[in-house]
Amino acid sequence: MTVFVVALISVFTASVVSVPDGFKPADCSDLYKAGETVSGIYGIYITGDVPLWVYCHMVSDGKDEDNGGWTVIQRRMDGSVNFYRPWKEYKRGFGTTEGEYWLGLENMYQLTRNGKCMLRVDLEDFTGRKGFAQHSTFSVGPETDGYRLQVSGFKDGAAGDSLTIHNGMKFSTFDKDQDAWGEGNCAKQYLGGFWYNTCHNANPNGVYLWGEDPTIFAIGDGWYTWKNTHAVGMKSIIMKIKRVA
Ligand SMILES: [Ca+2]
Repeated sequence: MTVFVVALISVFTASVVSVPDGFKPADCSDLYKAGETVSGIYGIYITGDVPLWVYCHMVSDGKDEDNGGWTVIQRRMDGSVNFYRPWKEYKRGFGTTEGEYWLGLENMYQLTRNGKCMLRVDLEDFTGRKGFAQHSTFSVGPETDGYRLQVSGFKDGAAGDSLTIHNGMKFSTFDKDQDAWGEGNCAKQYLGGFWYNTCHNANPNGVYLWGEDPTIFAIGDGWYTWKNTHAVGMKSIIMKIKRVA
């Protein structure tokens, strides 16, 4: 507990000391460039003067040019938040910034509409295995077009590509079926909200399964290419984006 409190104070102090008055970072990469190297909760300014609180990943595995400055847009880590929610919740965002959350489709649209972004999905299962999947471009379109997903330029970090089949899809929830499955509702069938096709290879907003469980087909917070099965629910899934020059 003491260590946690000290860490929080140091994050807070670092923010106050090093960020000049009037500095309105548009995302975590602006904060990183300004010298913030500690992961944690920061305010970013997407539209206007009201900060949006997000979790910034300021360090990663230390091995490549993609470290630091990541804005977390989705995070599962302990099953504490219910992700089976209606359209309006997925639109505005939900959860807790220090824990599990969905940043919101409108925020994702605003974050990715100006300038190219890349996406990295960090994954960990309950056996301790870790990996990631990266895309060199990622954007979410406007609500008038169903918050359509655009991803391309896959790079494998031992997780496999479970996202490309979702490219070009509109977002769907149980109360807003915009998927490509004519006979049914993917969000209802697989208990999440996502850019479902007919239906999914990735279901990061599905049920937190606490491990591998094939009882009900493909409802878990899974990533098909992880182990070529829909039965594995991840311990941790983090979707994070970063603007690229
Ligand atoms: Ca449908």
